[in-house]
Amino acid sequence: MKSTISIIGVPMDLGQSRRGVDMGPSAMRYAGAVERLEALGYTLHDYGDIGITRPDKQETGRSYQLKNLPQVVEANEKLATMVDQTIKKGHFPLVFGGDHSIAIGSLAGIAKHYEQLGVIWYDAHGDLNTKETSPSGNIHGMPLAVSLGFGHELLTSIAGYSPKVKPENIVIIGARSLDPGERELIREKGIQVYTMHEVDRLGMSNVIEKAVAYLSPRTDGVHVSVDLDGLDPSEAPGVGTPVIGGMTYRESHLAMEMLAEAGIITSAEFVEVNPILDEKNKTATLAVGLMGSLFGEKLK
Ligand code: EXY
Ligand code: MN
Ligand code: MN
Ligand code: MN
Repeated sequence: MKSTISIIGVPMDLGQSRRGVDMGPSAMRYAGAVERLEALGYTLHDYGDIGITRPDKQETGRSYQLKNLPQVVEANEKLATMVDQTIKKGHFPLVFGGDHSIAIGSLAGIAKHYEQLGVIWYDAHGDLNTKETSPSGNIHGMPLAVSLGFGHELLTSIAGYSPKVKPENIVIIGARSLDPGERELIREKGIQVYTMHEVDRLGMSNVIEKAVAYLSPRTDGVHVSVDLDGLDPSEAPGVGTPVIGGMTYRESHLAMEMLAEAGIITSAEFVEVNPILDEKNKTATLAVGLMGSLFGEKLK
């Protein structure tokens, strides 16, 4: 792993309907993210938060097709540029959300640096909706589809190219809430998905071994996108779209530790931490613990 880590905060909640997830970057800094990684011997650059333009009136109702689209596009364009610059400097980009729509900008900034970028999507959801299949109009349910080149052109064309990733380079882990259109896309494109059923049957250790064995030979870099709602809400209550029956604290640490051991991860993001829905910053603290494992705490 690179020895310098660049943190970029994206205090945005416009890709979904619940306020508070814009405070995620602050909560993870407050929980000691910088100090935790510095203690492992990394040099940290905290670039602060990117500026988010708020709409005059935030769209939250169910009737909107794509809520707050211009502002989500603008934020992701900015993020893509920032991420691109940190990679050009030779740093490891570590992005703090914000809702999961920010993965559009992360991947847009990252993917141009790789021929075959792999993606591990740690999430209760597939985030594979388009305007046509979305039950909510929330863009945080769409970033993986957008990165595959499916969705509104203003989103797919961020950073001036599309697609960012190929379906065969993606592994989804922890899914337990998939909409019909998402299931269809998964089937049609042959995307690798380890649902909670597979996590239960195989155990997390086998799931990560298989994911690493699958991605290693076919990719030249792997982005891990950690949505805190991938964990069970009893352990990660501070998220906007909790789904019961998720991955445990221990399984999640094991996953991060095994990814650290495999040495394949080249960029990461932690998203959907909502301090307003949290219990004493429990979820942000958990996220920072997972960062420790991902960056090799166990190996030091
Ligand atoms: N599939 C649902 C939707 O598209 O509205 C819920 C998506 C939640 C997305 C979260 C962040 O991962
Ligand atoms: Mn997500
Ligand atoms: Mn999710
Ligand atoms: Mn650990």
